[in-house]
Amino acid sequence: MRVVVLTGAGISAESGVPTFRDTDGLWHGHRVEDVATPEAFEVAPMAVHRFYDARRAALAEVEPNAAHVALARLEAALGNDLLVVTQNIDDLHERAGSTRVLHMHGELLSALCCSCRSRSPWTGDLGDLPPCPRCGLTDLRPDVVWFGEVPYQMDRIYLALATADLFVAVGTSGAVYPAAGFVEHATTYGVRTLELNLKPSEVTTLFDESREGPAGRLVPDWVDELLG
Ligand code: BV8
Repeated sequence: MRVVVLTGAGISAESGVPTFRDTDGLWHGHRVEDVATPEAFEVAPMAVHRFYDARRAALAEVEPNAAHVALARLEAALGNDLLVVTQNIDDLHERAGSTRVLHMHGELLSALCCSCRSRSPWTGDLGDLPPCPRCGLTDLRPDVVWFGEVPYQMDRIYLALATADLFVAVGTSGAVYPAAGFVEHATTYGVRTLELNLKPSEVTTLFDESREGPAGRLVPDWVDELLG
């Protein structure tokens, strides 16, 4: 059974990582276009660094929850037949033991050099403009995909969706594309689709089945069911 699981901010909510569209459309208190666009980084790089430096520092305060742990357990059973595609830039899937994780929107714990395009593991701040470990220039940015930028590894994702037996979406509102379009893509290839979410998303009606509740309960129950 080949399974693709798409995760969003909802899977990390019970770990204490704020989701996005719960608070009157503001994003962690900021307008999205002010912190998560290449234009924002051009105009006000320090504000954007402060935003991501704060989220990177906050990672140390949170732990994976039962939903992350259940997906790591599923990987142990399915091996290469499982791929977790996450929109999240936190490292909670990996800290729970998952290795087959594709961060389509990037990672907080990685820095991208705008000059030599190299990537470096990063745990500290970028706001103090540290030099790139490879080329030495002070031209590092958060290794995340901003609005208007192309998500990472889209070819690999579309291939995995087209060849899956089951597509499952966990904790995502279906508000951001191309991720919100994956259920339609999978359906065109006859893949069975399941949504696990606290409440209906913007694309709930496109799923074969949708279950409502917290990921910390729904995901372990679903994994138990799948592994029988
Ligand atoms: C692109 C990284 C071209 C940075 C992020 C088509 C139509 C309309 C618009 C577009 C379109 N195509 C493109 C666009 C533009 C744009 C877009 O979608 N705009 C939206 C706002 C309309 N998309 C882009 O610009 C993308 N690039 O399209 O390039 C392209 C296209 C195809 C192929 C090649 C090229 C780039 C988008 C990426 C932007 N970067 N993140 C950072 O994190 O700072 S997006 C960011 O927001 C997240 O990564 C995530 O993707 C999104 C947030 O959504 P969710 O994760 O779903 O979180 P949310 O809070 O919204 O919802 C949480 C859900 O969980 C809720 O449903 C809630 O009920 C549930 N929940 C809460 N608690 C729990 C729970 N569920 C279970 N248990 C719980 N305890």
